[in-house]
Amino acid sequence: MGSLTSLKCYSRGRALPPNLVPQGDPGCPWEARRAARDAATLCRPPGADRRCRGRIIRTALPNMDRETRDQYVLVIQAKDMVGQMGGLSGTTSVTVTLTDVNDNPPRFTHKNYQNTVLESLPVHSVVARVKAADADVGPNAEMDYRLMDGDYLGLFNISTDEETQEGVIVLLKPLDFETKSSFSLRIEATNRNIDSNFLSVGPFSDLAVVKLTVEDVNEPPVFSTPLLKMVVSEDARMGTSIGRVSAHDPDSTNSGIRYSIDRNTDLERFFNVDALSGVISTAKPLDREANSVHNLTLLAIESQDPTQIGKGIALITVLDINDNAPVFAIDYETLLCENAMPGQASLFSLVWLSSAIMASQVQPKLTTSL
Ligand SMILES: [Ca+2]
Ligand SMILES: [Ca+2]
Ligand SMILES: [Ca+2]
Ligand SMILES: [Ca+2]
Repeated sequence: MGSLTSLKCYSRGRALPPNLVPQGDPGCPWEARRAARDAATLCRPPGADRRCRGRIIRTALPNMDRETRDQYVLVIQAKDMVGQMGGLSGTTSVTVTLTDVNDNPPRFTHKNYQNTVLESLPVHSVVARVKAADADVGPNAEMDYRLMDGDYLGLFNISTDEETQEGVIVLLKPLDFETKSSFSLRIEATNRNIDSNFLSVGPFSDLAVVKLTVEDVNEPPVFSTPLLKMVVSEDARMGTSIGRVSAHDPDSTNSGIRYSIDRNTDLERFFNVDALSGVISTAKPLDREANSVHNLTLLAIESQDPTQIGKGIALITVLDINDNAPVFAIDYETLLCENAMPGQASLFSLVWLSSAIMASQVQPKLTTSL
């Protein structure tokens, strides 16, 4: 039995490439030259090279198909004495492995795929996976997927899983059941490496539709303005209305809403909010010098389901009034001559007005008198 030799050739009767020339007996003195010569003349008729004839194995049938059978084990027998009776013989086996060509287009196993997702699905989540079958292997089964239509909102993207060659549809923006509850995404799969020799068995692409059904989720109320800025004078009386917040239930049930203030953000309870109207009012006297800005968290709670709570911010700025007289930081002593003339400078120490404590932002006019 001779050594096992591997011969690779293209399927469907195409010529062998030079690097796949069958390996012959290294003892043959013509082998090196023959290998170089045969690399370019593999289709030479049998017998053209009389010294090493019979060493080339050729396909006997056209249209070999790797997808039907990808390997052949040939047993080769050699006889001396030109095969006459009494001669000796030896055998060897040759394994012929067919390499692949891209002669099979991708085809979706179903024309329609169905999937259901919650509207609360996080962005970047996988929405669906689809795969076009391809009887080829390796680069000849590699696939590119495209979203053809059905995504006018730009919510989805499809890309290829390089390991499985599946089309992976990913969510790019949040879903909203109340805006759109179903999608029909038309997907195209195309072979990445198309061989122009096999265009006639194409097209090397296929279409399928992925139907996505979006399921409703009970969502918390949403404030119409998530950050509302308000101002109030620090001399505002108790019960003075400052402004109004508003929230709504985004669900189709449109549940009623009650408002409240997160008391952790208003520990001293300076403010109240009307549970039904959302009007914010003062609950006790304010002092700008003590607290010039109040950052309140407002809660909007669904009446039917108190676990559904929306949050908003009210930023309340307290406006100043002149309610603080200037106060000097220290007491100043001055000496005055008893014979001082009117208008004569009388202070032995300078009084720096800037040393007065200005508690109020309102700039008072300072005067001195004796
Ligand atoms: Ca193939
Ligand atoms: Ca293919
Ligand atoms: Ca909803
Ligand atoms: Ca809701």
